[in-house]
Amino acid sequence: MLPKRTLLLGIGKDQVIYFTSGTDAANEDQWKWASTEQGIGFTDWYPGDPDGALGQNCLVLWGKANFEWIDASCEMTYNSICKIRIPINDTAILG
Ligand SMILES: [Ca+2]
Repeated sequence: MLPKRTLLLGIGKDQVIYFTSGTDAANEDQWKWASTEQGIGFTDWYPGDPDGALGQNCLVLWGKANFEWIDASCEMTYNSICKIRIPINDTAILG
């Protein structure tokens, strides 16, 4: 199994920033996954980040920094990464 970062590098850096569900909008510097309401255990912040305080409450993966994490404004328009379950034996999905 390839590491997640390796898989992201395969997407290409022309789309260089990806939103995740990570956010500290509810409580500054208390980062959690909005999708699960769980605190973020593992971190991979770009050195110096998070640095945006109240103006940057969304966790994004920054392609130019090898997809390390930075905080960014949630008002920006970036691509998103979503976690979906794909049934491996479902031939209708796999074609
Ligand atoms: Ca913040």
